[in-house]
Amino acid sequence: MKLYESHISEFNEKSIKEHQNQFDFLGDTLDKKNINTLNVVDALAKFQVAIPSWALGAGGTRFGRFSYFGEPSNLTQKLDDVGLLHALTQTAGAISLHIPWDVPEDYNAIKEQAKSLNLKFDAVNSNTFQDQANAKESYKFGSLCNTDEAIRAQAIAHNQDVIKIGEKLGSKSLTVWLADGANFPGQNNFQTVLSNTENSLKSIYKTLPDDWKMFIEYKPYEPNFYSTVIQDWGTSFMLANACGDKAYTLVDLGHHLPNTNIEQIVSTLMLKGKLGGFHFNDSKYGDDDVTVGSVKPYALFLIFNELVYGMQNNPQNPDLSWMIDASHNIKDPLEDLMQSLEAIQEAYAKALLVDQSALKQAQSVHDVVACQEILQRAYRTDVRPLLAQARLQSGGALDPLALYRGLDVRQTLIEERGKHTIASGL
Ligand code: PSV
Ligand code: MN
Ligand code: MN
Repeated sequence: MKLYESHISEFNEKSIKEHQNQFDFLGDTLDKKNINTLNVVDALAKFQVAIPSWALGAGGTRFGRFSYFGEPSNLTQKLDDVGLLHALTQTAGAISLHIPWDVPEDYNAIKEQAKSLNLKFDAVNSNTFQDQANAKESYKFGSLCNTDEAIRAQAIAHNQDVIKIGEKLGSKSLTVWLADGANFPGQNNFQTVLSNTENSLKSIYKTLPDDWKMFIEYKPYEPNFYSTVIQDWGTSFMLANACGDKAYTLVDLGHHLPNTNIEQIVSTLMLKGKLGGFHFNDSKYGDDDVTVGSVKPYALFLIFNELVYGMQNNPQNPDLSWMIDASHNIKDPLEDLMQSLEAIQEAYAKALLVDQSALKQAQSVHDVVACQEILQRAYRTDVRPLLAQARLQSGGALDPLALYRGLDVRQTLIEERGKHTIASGL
């Protein structure tokens, strides 16, 4: 489905007056607090989040999968979907591919398509958590950590192939997430599997192009339920340090045990210059991968508060790769992604409103109440007119979800692609 500029401008015209009133009112309020509204809007317009190719179809659980229909069944259609999201929101200017699910058949055509949709290729993801058809070795008992050298070699070679695919597309980073671990005590020797993983990662790192980064993701459990080799940020940080300057930790919001202080992890990693990438999602219990901001929006704001602080004060930390990693079983995936993008931008905008110098002052005199008030004052501000303004300025829709529904995009996709499509991937 093609979205024309006229679709967006005609839609925006209907509510432009109301938006302008809301934006001006908020601008006046922020002005009185010495906040430069235009700077905030500018920062929001620049903030781009990569969409994972595997989130474009309705996800499933191990109990079942309910199609949302009209889902993309190849890479071209996946790019089209991200293009739609980007045209509507002007926030989704990149896609993150998963190999082997997304190997392009025609690289030039895919690159041309991405260019025409104004999309970049963000991190490429390897997959050693499933056995691929015709694979010689099995990952049933681990990949990069395996005690069998031939299995490790196959997993290393796969990651190196993924880098080569990414290079052809103009991607600049590799994300490694490993399912490796054990289901039962005694199954693995902890030291052996950790050492094997470190050595395997070093072999992959050796072939990383100079201008690339390697992101090492951690996760406490699932699919292994007794231990995971890269279980936490400390393990990832240690492995990234062992590999070298181009290796970083990737924080996935769902990859923590309940009540973990993620904002503190973010802050520590940025101080040490080792936070490379971010996977946004939300959760109530574990790696639930539900819509960003749907369960714990205040926690997301606190995380963004540290990210903003880090971006302003930690030049030792590189620019971050922002990605969504969510998957949904019962919503239209594109609507869900729009909700996630909105929640991310909202938390970012609120964090930008935090009066950092007042906070520093209150901290220095141990005025705990004032510290909390400063954070909550920013959090309680309704920043949605700023988000809408950023979209408007960049050619996006004032209300992307309303326009998506108004145009009945999903119905058009179903007509174009058929009802019983299955997105490749998870
Ligand atoms: C599995 O937990 C996972 O959600 C990881 O977060 C990866 O980033 C993603 O799958 C894709 O491999
Ligand atoms: Mn992830
Ligand atoms: Mn996950």
